[in-house]
Amino acid sequence: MKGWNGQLLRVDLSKPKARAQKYDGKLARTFLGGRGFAVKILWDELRVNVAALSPENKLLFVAGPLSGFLLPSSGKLVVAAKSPLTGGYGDGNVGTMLAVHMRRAGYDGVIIEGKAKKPVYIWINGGRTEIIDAGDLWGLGSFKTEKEVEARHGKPIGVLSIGPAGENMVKFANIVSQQGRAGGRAGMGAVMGSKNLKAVAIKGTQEISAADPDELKRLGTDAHREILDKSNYDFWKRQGTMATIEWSQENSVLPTNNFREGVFDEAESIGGFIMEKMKVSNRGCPNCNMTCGNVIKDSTDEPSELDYENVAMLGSNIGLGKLKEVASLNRLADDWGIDTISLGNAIGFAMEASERKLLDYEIEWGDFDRAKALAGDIVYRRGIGSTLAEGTRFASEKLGGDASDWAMHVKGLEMSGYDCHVAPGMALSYGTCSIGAHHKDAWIISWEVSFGRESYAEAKVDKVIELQRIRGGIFECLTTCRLPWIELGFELDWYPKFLSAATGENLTMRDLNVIADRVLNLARAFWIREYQKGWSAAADNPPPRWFKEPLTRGPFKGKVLDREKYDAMLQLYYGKRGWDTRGIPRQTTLETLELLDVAQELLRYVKLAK
Ligand code: PTT
Ligand code: SF4
Repeated sequence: MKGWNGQLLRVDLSKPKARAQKYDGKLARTFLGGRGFAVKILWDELRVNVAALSPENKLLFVAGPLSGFLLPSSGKLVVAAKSPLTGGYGDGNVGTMLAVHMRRAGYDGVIIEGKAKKPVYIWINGGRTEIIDAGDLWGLGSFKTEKEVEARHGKPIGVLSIGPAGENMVKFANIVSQQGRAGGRAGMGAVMGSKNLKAVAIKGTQEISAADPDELKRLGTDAHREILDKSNYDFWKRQGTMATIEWSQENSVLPTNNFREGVFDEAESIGGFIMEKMKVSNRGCPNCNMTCGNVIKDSTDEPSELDYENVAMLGSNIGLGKLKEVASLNRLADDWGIDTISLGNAIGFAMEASERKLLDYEIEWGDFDRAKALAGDIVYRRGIGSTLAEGTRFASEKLGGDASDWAMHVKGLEMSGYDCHVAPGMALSYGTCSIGAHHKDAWIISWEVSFGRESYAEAKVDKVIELQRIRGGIFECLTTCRLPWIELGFELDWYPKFLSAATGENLTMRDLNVIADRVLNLARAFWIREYQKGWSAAADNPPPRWFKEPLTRGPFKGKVLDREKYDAMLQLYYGKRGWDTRGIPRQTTLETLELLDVAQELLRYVKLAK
């Protein structure tokens, strides 16, 4: 096999032992890599209804066939497991040197099983794997942990680690690298903590073998040059994803006060232009020439790397309008290893509950000191923080009354940063994303704004499916960054060429779309096998707030989502996907995607329509 290493590393922390395992070309050709491999392995290997924080869950780090080559933005990998937050399939995408080193050590993925008796970290040095005591690292933030592991083994290496949020199994703890890259929103850090695993470090030095190394090198050089020549390259380098703050405000989708509104009075003071004036450096992922991590000094003069989601969720969504304070919360979140999106939701939810006098805890919109204290309480599971650490779905159920109307999640995963009172396409995207409410699979919002906000047209359903194939499918399986394509218009037809030179496989965009559909259907089968009779189309609904509570401000004042029209869109989506009215894949759909065995397994839990 070329391009793919054809080998995974399996580390059993209970035994403890590690062994390399070959896989065949069929897996590579049918599931490609990254998310594709992750879904397939979790489907095949996890016991049904396994407790997500038990030793039986598996934590996967998986790269795609382009990862690590000198191709644009190719230093990423997928972290995946059954999610403790949602109970379904969970993953995230991290830009990290570990992706490059893992591939150069000869592995396309690492599968972590079992649970260590006491805290450990895994050190993979080429073909040799050691499981090392991490008693002295336990309790440290992710920043110090990474530095300490680097000091022990020497740079250059790749490190992924958890902070105290993962150790304390906060259900939306994530996994951090390079002091500002983080992935695994759906609680992958908690799964790592449940295994007593503090960090994974890899050093790999061998060449990744390509089918046509000269052609790959030529393509890589041309592609990097083409990115530099793109018309909006300079502006992107100045602001990265932070420009989206002003865009969201202009278009009334900036999440404000727990997604009550889409405009924020202080948007300008947390936006891309003010950030530019405060910027001290740029960071980024490996192999990227459009690095987008904008670093500013926070309110304690420490560096903090900002992205749109971090600032929207820890800024406008909690009513906080000072960028340095937002940056402080963001830096703490990275060090603690907790997802900024869910954290912003949890704090916003608590602020709203406090305003409604439903909590024995006072916290007002925009109160930085109390927000910081509450974030610490969540990470260390103190008082009300302990409830919020279980996620807003759980917290709203505990609070009772109508709290579930304004707990902003889908399937238990908190909403990422776009208000959807007047964005039915984006609401459908959140509703049907493979991991819960995330913009990862189909960021339709910018297209939707130009197409017509209030329309529920079939074209929106088609666009969601198209984007799910490209973003949630192709990019998550290749594990390269999607931002060159989205933000700079780097053409998609580069990717089949990269794949051909790397692997020797001549896959067309059509072939890649079929793989994307296979992966999405298998992820859906995973959810249904877990939820079984508890599964219904209601799982694909956005939160009631957007249907019931009109915006009170901005250009769309008075507007809400239309329930009947949303339901009709959802059914249209199901029909186009080959699913029945419950959102369950039909037997013929699974068979067409070469998932016959999946259909047979699913039949044990639910009835399948033909
Ligand atoms: C992603 C989600 C996002 S999406 C952001 S900002 W964004 C938040 N980042 C967090 C962070 O930072 N620290 C933290 N403690 N929690 C955070 N949670 C949030 O996580 C990220 C970039 C960005 S910045 C985006 S859109 C793109 N995402 C990609 C993706 O998903 N796939 C892909 N093939 N390419 C992508 N490119 C872009 O990568 P999750 P990163 Mg991320 C600090 O983790 O779980 O996937 O959720 O990985 O290396 O930080 O790059 O405005
Ligand atoms: Fe990483 Fe940003 Fe480059 Fe994508 S564009 S690879 S997120 S630095």
